[in-house]
Amino acid sequence: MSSMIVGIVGKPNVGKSTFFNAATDAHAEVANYPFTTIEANKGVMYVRKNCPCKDFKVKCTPHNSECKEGIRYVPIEAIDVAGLVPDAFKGKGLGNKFLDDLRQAHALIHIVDSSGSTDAEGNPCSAGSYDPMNDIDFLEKEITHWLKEIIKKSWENIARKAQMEGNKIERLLSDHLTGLGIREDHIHHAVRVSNLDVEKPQNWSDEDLLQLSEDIRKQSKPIIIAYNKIDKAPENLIEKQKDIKEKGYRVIPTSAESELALTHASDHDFISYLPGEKSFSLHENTSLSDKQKQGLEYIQSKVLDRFGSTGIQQCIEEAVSMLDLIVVYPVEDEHHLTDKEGRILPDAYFMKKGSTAKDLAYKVHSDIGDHFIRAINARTNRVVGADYELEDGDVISIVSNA
Ligand SMILES: Nc1nc2c(ncn2[C@@H]2O[C@H](COP(=O)(O)OP(=O)(O)O)[C@@H](O)[C@H]2O)c(=O)[nH]1
Ligand SMILES: [Mg+2]
Repeated sequence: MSSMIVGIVGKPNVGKSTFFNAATDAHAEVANYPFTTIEANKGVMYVRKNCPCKDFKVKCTPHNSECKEGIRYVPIEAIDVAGLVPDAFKGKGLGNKFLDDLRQAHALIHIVDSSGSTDAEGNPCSAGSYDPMNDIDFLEKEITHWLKEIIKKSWENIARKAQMEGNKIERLLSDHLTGLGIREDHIHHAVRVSNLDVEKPQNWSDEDLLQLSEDIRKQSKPIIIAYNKIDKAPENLIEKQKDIKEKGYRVIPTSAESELALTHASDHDFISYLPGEKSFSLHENTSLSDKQKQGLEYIQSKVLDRFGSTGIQQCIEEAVSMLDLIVVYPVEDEHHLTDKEGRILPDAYFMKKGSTAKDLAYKVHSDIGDHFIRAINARTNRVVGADYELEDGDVISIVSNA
């Protein structure tokens, strides 16, 4: 995978744009995005990792990421997905822009209004009068049905092909769905879970295809729920959240508006605050008005004290952890931990858990992958082979005759 993309989804007015702005505004910009173009609705979010500079007791000079006090901020891409159009609720299908954004996403953060003050179509309603659970079921069903329709449209062809050519159904399906960011291993796993007979796809019923679509969706677009607007959520929020968890969802309470306020206050030097933390400190002698101070106190007591954080950073990191990724640091010189230009621990790469030293070589450059000789694990100073399974936080130097 080239870059990780997390989509921020939900009906109108739940706080998608607020979440997006809060999540992507939080840090000074990194000069070298691993992403070529940043479109209007795309931004960069960061995942926190312990930087190896701490263990090696060196001062690093990051290139594709950032390091603050021993914490490495590794960038991922975010898309503020176009809101679900109200017509989607009436069964007219999903909007084109929505689908186009969705295709690109590897994981989704579904923003839900926990205060129950937006109705099914995203119009304001009195707090608590709408059950947010409806939104959770709705979005999942909508994506599942979308997938099923795509499979269904060509199903006769695919099933016939599988039978006539003795071709594997998983391969044929994955060829069909590759444009949607769906891989053969997603389908392979989904077919297992759905308990379908791969030898007889021509016998798969409509219901089977729906079940399969749901499992493919879970594999290829895992969802985490940002239970948003907790600053004005009802008293029984914690129980509500438990109900959602019991249904098998991952859910994190969030207050996007609070995070945005805190990052702005921090940008203006009114407070010291790092995303994900449970408190902030007010700077002396600032020009904050009483009203602004009260606003910050409100956030401290209603959000940070009650929930331990605004939840935004936790949400980002949980979304990435659903994808089973580790972070690895390739270097040229395993003694100085430098690249060709002498930068120390320059790059942090996301890799799928289970990736090998050779996979990393290919990620650095295809020539280096093709001409891989061996690798050196800088933490142990040991030579490792092509099949060495990378661990989170590994610092690896690759030797090749490229
Ligand atoms: N109380 C509260 N309001 C929020 C929060 N996040 C967003 N909002 C408000 O909800 C409204 C819709 O937010 P917006 O981000 O535009 O929603 P979108 O349509 O989903 O992109 C705005 O008035 C926001 O200020 C939150 O965490 N708490
Ligand atoms: Mg918006």
